[in-house]
Amino acid sequence: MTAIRDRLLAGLVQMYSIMRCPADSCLAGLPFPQPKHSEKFKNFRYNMILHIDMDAFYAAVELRDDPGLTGKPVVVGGSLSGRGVVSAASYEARKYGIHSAMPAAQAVRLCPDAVFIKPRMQHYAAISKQIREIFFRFTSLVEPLSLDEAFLDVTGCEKLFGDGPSIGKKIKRVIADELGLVASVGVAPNKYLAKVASDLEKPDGFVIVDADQVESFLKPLSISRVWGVGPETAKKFNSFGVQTIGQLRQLPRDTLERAFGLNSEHFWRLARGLDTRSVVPDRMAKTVSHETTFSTDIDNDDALMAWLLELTDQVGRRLRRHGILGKTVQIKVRFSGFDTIVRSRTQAAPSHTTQVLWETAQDLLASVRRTDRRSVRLLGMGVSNLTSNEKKQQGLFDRDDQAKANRMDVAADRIRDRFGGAAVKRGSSLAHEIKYQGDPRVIE
Ligand code: DCP
Ligand code: MG
Repeated sequence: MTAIRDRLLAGLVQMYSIMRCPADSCLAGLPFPQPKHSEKFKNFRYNMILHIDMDAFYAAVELRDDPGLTGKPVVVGGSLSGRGVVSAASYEARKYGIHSAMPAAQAVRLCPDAVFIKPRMQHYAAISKQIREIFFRFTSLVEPLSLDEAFLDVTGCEKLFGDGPSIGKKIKRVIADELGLVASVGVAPNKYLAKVASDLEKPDGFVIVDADQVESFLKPLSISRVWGVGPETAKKFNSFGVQTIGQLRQLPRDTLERAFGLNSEHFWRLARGLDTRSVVPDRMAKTVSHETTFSTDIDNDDALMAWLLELTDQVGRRLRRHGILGKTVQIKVRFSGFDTIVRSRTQAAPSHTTQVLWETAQDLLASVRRTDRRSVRLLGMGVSNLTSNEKKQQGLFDRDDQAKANRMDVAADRIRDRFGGAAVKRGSSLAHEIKYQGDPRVIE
């Protein structure tokens, strides 16, 4: 415990100089909050919600997997003989007017050269899972709506990953880099606005709705962008001279009530961009994990241990922030030749204390290194077997030193929340940063 206290003190001593260093010279991979948008969100008056939707999902997967299809109009679902319906159309195919749910016969008429591909549902589901795992690196508050779309609540994540727009950009980049697919992203203070935003500039869209510009954002948009307004309701609005959301906003409330009865409140609120629904995860994230790919493979044990400690610290911090405890600790090691191994151990009690998780993680890595000395390309650390049951925490404090370790984590978290992710580092993390600063590419 004395060693940990010393490390913490060393981190605190470093704080002054770190606080003064410009963001881009700060420690690799731990982003400082970006000033542009965080100013607006920093006092947490607004939620930061992302809506992420993949572009032409099934078709994009097929195009990615078969480079021979590049530039061709690709249709997933249906057949050239005109049977069935279109599930997905690539943006190239959409130029001919082809879209999802269209009878294949019509699609063939519109574009006889279209390439029809049989859907591979299991494959899309597996990729959907990979996309979701990327989301979980940033927040556990993920509400999937379908295979290719989800809401993420990233409120309060800014000290760790940057503000909403920065997180949205990072997720877009990670999806492109790791999966070779394009996502459109909307960033806004609530779900409704985020969903409208993600759709607005598809494909490859990225739209931010600032909390103080909701009115000007919504004003010019078609009434059909309002949730619950289908073609029939749109016609009814048109009969009142309402084509845009701005015009809907002008409609007197009693007129709205007479015309739309119970739905009038819903339309009145959405016209003003009001939506209080929260992001509801359908299940708790199964694993909280972080991993790092090194730009140069590492074979030095101390350097690997230092990285592992840093990853463990990040995972511990995320667990604490979301009030989650984990019982199974796992590490992932990918060697130069892309061979990957995963080792895990289940602890006696669930924990979110960095020191406790670290003891198990370093043990796992040490046993891997005893038998395998190959250089390492990627290192990952994760915790699964998660629980949010606060009662389980009781067990943590049975041992006095664990209680202290936990208090130290809380103190360190508080400092980092105030001054940024890099403010407090453990001793060996600092050592490797000096050695490897700016070198490894960290995938957050
Ligand atoms: N899908 C389907 N049948 C539909 C609509 C969609 O099988 N009527 C499937 C295929 C889509 C996937 O769901 O690829 C995702 O649906 P989206 O509505 O998000 O459409 P896309 O992702 O294809 O296109 P985009 O989101 O770029 O408009
Ligand atoms: Mg989509």
